[in-house]
Amino acid sequence: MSEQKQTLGEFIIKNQSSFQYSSGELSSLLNSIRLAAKIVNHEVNKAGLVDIIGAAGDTNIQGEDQQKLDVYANDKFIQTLTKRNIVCGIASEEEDDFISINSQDKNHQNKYVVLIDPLDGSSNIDVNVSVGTIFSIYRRVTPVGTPVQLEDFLQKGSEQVAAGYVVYGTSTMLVYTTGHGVNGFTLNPAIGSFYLSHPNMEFPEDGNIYSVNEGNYIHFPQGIKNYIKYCQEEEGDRPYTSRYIGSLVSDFHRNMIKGGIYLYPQSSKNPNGKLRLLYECNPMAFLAEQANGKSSDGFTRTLDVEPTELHQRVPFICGSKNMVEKAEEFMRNA
Ligand code: AHM
Ligand code: MG
Repeated sequence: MSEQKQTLGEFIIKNQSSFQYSSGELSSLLNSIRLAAKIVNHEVNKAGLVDIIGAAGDTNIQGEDQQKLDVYANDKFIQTLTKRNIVCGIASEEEDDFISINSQDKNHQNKYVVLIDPLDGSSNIDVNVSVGTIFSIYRRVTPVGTPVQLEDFLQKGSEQVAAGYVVYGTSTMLVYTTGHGVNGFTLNPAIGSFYLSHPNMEFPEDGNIYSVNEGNYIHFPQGIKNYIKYCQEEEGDRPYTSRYIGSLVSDFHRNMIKGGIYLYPQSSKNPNGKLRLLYECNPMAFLAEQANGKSSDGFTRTLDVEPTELHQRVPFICGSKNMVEKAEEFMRNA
């Protein structure tokens, strides 16, 4: 008889004692992310019915306005995170400024801040391609009892206490780390529970997949151009396979399972690349390092970058260790 798999709820409780501050607050926070993920998943799954039940901007049968999915996801994560009295502030890729949870946390006793990209890759929704949610959790650095400040959000990625993503794919999965490895949970939609399906996820040290928007090739720095040519050369296990979904969470997830590298470099058009340090790169870099992978901008470790603004962008190279090191070598030598 097959062994009953652990649910995400059971796993969070069982591993609570391994957290640096094991007061149960981080467990509760992770549980609120689990809940919001299920709500957003339900809505994302219905996206293909938009022509039948109405598009964003229409009014539904209850007289409520239909929201765009990224706005919906943003609202649901913020609502769910606000309710439990653990989070003092939220910064979202969808919001210009950070949100201070003053209404619930009047005396500013809450200790955690959450940074979130509620629906990454949302341009893929119209064509039924996977999208994701990315989250990143820190302890506040300003004193408890005072209002949350910008500096609570502008912490280096190495200070993260937890990070993860939800991939709304052929199956919906929640993958996260609290600094003790990476575990993946698959949603059983019939029951509404996430089950531990991918314990101790690790990037293979080497891989043969490279993921980059090669349409931008002409604008890339010489080191990246040289690395892409290296991936395409016939030698040993090369040429590598090119796979680019254009949905960071899905590209990362595939590369972690199969072995590969994801690159969103700087270009003459976007000197800092496209991806956001705080909502996209840092959480993915934390997961990558916890999964035996590596992440940098070609020179500097992503988790060591000192953030200066909420929506800061950085070049991003992330994946199997040996592949990232090879790309870095090409950047140094260009
Ligand atoms: P978004 O936050 O506006 O959704 O953009 C992020 C997405 C990533 O998921 C993806 O890897 C990248 O943008 C794709 O960009 P491009 O279309 O330039 O290749
Ligand atoms: Mg995004």
